[in-house]
Amino acid sequence: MTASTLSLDQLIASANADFAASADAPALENAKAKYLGKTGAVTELLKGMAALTPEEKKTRGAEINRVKSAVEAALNARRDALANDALNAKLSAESIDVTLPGRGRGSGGIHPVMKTWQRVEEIFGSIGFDVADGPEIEADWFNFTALNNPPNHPARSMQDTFYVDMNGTDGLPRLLRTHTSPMQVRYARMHAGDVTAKGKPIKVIAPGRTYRVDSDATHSPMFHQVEGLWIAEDISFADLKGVYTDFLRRFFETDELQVRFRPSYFPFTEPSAEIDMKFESGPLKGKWLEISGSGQVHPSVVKNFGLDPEKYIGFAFGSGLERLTMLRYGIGDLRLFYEGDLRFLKQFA
Ligand code: 2NL
Repeated sequence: MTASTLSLDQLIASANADFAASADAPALENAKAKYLGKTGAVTELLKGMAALTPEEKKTRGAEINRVKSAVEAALNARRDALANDALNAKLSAESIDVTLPGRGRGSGGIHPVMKTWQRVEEIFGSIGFDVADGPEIEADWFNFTALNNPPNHPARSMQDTFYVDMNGTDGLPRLLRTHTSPMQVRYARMHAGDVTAKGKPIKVIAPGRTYRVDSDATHSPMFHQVEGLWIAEDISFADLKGVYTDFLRRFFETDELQVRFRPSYFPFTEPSAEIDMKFESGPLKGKWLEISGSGQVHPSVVKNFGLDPEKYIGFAFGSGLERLTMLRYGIGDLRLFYEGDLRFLKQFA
């Protein structure tokens, strides 16, 4: 081995040692400059070739190229090793404990007002009431006119009702229904033929969202109502009292409950009555509580169903689902229903 070959091998060994001693990527790039940079050892060797004869250049060139390849190979090997180390360090730092219990997905629950909605459908369903569902954006005619509301009734004002920027087929602005009665009007008109042809009564409840311009501790601009309607040739207040008392006893799961009617006024019923109830046991014992509006459906409204008011008669009622829910669970503030606070909602899950 010639002296010059030895020094070239020493140069490779020295580069290997420097690369091995580089603990990270920046240190390795510095070490690389020492050999392959502008003034690096390998670069200097190449510069030295200028003075050689063509014959010498051939052998010397081959030797230097061998050195250059060896240094570059050593550099790349060290680069790969460092990258691999960095990856392993990252992976072990981010390692997860697969023995930890999973977080699960949470089971969710039915909102208390929706639970009331479901119970109401179940109870009335069991005594033969159909359930009707329909538009929350209504035409004026279905929400007011058909229900005997005079044109200047205050409920029709912008202070009381949300109007929508779109006219209905009656040419009047559409509105967010203020009660679910319009759905009962739709249902009655759809089934009037079955009443007259088959003697099949209109017997339906309409639960759903309703809207009024109102917002305080006891009023929400959106609230839920269930209305009931039973029309045939011979339906009386006695039927209303029986049906509604049965409903309340099943809803509150007690027979120790009394019901009374108090005279009242609604444009769509005549006569009209407030329904009050009183528990005879439990935390609310002894106090009369208003629970629903009701009445005998007004002859003009029966006519708007497409039925002859001389022949068909019956009752209607309207109750608030929030009110029923508050009494059932002993909830004191209506706003709790709309805050989405899980500490409240979880109690009903
Ligand atoms: C209230 C009043 C009531 C009705 C709703 C009704 C529906 C039709 C025809 C006639 Cl389609 N009446 N619904 C009747 C009386 C009272 O609710 O303030 N409820 C909380």
